[in-house]
Amino acid sequence: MRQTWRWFGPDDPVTLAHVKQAGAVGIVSALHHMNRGQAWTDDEMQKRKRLIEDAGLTWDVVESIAVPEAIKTRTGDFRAKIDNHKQSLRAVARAGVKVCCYNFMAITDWTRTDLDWPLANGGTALRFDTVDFCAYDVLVLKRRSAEADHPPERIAEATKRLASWPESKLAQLERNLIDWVPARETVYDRASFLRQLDEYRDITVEGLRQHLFQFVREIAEVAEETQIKLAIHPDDPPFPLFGLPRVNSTQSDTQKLLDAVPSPANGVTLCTGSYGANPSNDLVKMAKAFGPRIHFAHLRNTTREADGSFFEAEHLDGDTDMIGVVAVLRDLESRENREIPMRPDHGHLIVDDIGKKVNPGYSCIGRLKGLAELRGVMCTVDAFRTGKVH
Ligand code: DNO
Repeated sequence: MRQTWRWFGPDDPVTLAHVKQAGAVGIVSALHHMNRGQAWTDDEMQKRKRLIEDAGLTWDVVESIAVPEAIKTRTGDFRAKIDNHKQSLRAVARAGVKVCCYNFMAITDWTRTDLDWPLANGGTALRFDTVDFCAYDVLVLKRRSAEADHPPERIAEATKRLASWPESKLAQLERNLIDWVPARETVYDRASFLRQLDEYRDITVEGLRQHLFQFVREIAEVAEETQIKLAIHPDDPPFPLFGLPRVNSTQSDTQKLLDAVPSPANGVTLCTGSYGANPSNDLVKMAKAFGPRIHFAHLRNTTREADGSFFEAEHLDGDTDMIGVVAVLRDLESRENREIPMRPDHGHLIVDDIGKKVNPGYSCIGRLKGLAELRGVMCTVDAFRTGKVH
C-alpha cells in the first residue's frame, strides 16, 4: 500500500518535513481555499504540487473537492456547480493526481460531539456521544420533530445532562457540531443551520440517492476520460443526524452506487473508521466485496458503545479487525498489480502535541504512531503472504 498523509496545505501546523520524518511517501491534500463550488485552476494546482514535490513527496490523492449543497439538493445553480466540479476534476488530472475523494453528506461533514475526550493514558481522542448530540438537537437547536428521532430515555438523560452543563460546555458542543471541522468548507450559526436544514425538508433518502447517482454519472464520465479514480467517502457517522437523509452509510448503500454507475472510475474510499461505527458493517467483508472499486483507504478504528456512541480507538484496537482488512487489501493489490493509497486516519492527541495548536484528529504524533503500527501490520502480513514466516 502506498503510505500517504493528509496535509491541509501551507497553514497546516504539521509540515511536509514532519510528514517525511513520519515515513509517508505521498500526500493527500485539497485546494481548501477554492472549495466553495468554484472551479479549481491549473495555477493553484501547480503551486500546491510544487510545494509537495519540492519536499520530496508526491501528491497522490485529492481529498476532497467539496460537493456544494446545491448539487445535493439539485436546486439553484446546481448545473453551474456541476460544471465547475468537472472543471476541477480536469485540473486535478492535468496536475497528475490520480485519485479524488469526495463525500455526499447532506450539510454536515464528519461530526463529533467531543474533539478532546480524555483517555485513561492522559491523551485525548475524538468521540461521538449520542446523549450529548440529542441534548443539542432536541433541547438547544430545537429542530422541528427532533424528538421523534431519539428514544425517550435518551431525551430524559440529555435533559438531566444539559441542566448540569456550564455555558462554556454548551458553546463548545455547538461549535463542534455546526460551526467547525477542519476542512469543512461551510460553517453555520444556529439560525443559518436551521435554514439549511429546511432545504432538505422534502428530500427523502431515495431522493438524495438519486441525486447522488445523477451527479456521479456525470462526473464519472470526466473521470474516465481523464483517467482519474473517484473514491466516495462514507457518511461519518454512518447513521442519520439532524433528521437528514443518509445515502452512503452501509455496505448496501455503497453497493447500490457501484451498481448504479458501473464505471471502474466510480469507486470508494474504504474508511474503516467511518463505516466501522455502524455495527452492521463488517469491514473485512466489505473490503472483499468492493475489491477493484477500492481506490483509497482510510485506516482507523472506533470502539462502539451500547447506546450508539463511539470513540476513536488506537489504530489496532477497537471493533474493526484491522489486520484482517490490511490482509484483504494486500491480497487485492498483488492480484491486481496495483498500489492502493492509504493514510493513517486521525490519531490521538498524545505526548508533545498536547497543548499545541493542532487540527483535531490531525496532530502529528498520534498519526505517526498509527502509521508506524499499520506499517508493522503490512510488513507482517506480507511476510506471511510470501511464505517468509509460517
Ligand atoms: C475526516 C475525514 C473527512 C473526509 C471527507 C471526505 O477526518 O475523513 O474530512 O476527508 O469527508 O470528503
